[in-house]
Amino acid sequence: MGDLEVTTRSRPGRNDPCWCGSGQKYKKCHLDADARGEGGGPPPPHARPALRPGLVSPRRAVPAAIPRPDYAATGRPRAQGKDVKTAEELARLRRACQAAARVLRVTGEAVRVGITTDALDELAHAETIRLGGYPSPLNYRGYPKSLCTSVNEVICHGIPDNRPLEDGDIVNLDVTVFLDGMHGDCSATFLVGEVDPEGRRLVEAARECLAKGIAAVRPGRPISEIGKAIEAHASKHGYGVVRAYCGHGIGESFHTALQIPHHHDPSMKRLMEPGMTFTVEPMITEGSWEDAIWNDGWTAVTRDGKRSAQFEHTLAVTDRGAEILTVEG
Ligand code: EYL
Ligand code: CO
Repeated sequence: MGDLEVTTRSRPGRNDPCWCGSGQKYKKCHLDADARGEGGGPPPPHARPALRPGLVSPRRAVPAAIPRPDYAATGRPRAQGKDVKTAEELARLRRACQAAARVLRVTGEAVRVGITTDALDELAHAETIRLGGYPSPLNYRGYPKSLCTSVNEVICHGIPDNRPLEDGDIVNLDVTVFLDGMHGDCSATFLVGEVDPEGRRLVEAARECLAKGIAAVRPGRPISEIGKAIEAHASKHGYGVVRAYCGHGIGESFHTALQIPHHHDPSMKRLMEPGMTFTVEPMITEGSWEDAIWNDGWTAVTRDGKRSAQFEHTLAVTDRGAEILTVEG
């Protein structure tokens, strides 16, 4: 492990800024959560020590023969792409999405107690390349890995590292593949070993929230209907819906200007049109929907340290509803 870059930080003083980068004092933020992990008295039911940044392995290479998106060298995306696709563009997007679905399944099948998230990244990276694709997250806005691995209170954009998955964890794997000039994006949350009933209930509700969002897709309806359906279902379970991260238009670019909020935002009045392609990827929380970002600049976590679960598909709006593109061919 001599080639691993150290990103772990020591514990701050009570009045120092929290290590998670929330901007709050340590005593107001993660002090209690950290203390729970250090045997300071009897832990409350289901208490988990707060997740900490681990060691990140060196950047993985992509063979020169694999076609790359515009940001692969610079980290800065340029092309924007249209929100409504032609039949030819849709055919190419379908192939990228099918590859992403396959990479997600293969990587998800490797989830077990003791595997590191870095080993999952290695698997996703290798399978993407085997299919002739480029792993879209790699160097997108400088992101260091080919996969996002979001454990427990991590909402999204968790960076694969040397932490072995533990019995009772939940982990979201987020896969995006660039193939045939298009990006296909999907994610799912997996159970590690024996997960407590509350955790399983959260994961199932997140799966249902994605289904409700997809069922709300219909040409002629405002985009706000998607988030309205998702939030209604989450609220019924007493769960939160993260607001900081939205679904997004997708195709030749990983993200277009099109935004798909997962909570009910009545200002999203644009109407869905046949041929529009976007992701729906609600992040559902056990507690508050409020987020914070670790001082690694990437990892989004719940402010209250409670768990978050997410499922994601890339969709095309059809004449009657939605076609789910991220399914295996
Ligand atoms: C890279 C860029 C901040 C991903 C997705 C990786 C992460 C944090 C800046 C969206 C946006 C994956 O998979 C995604 N959506 O479903 N940025 C992403 N990055 C990154
Ligand atoms: Co994604």
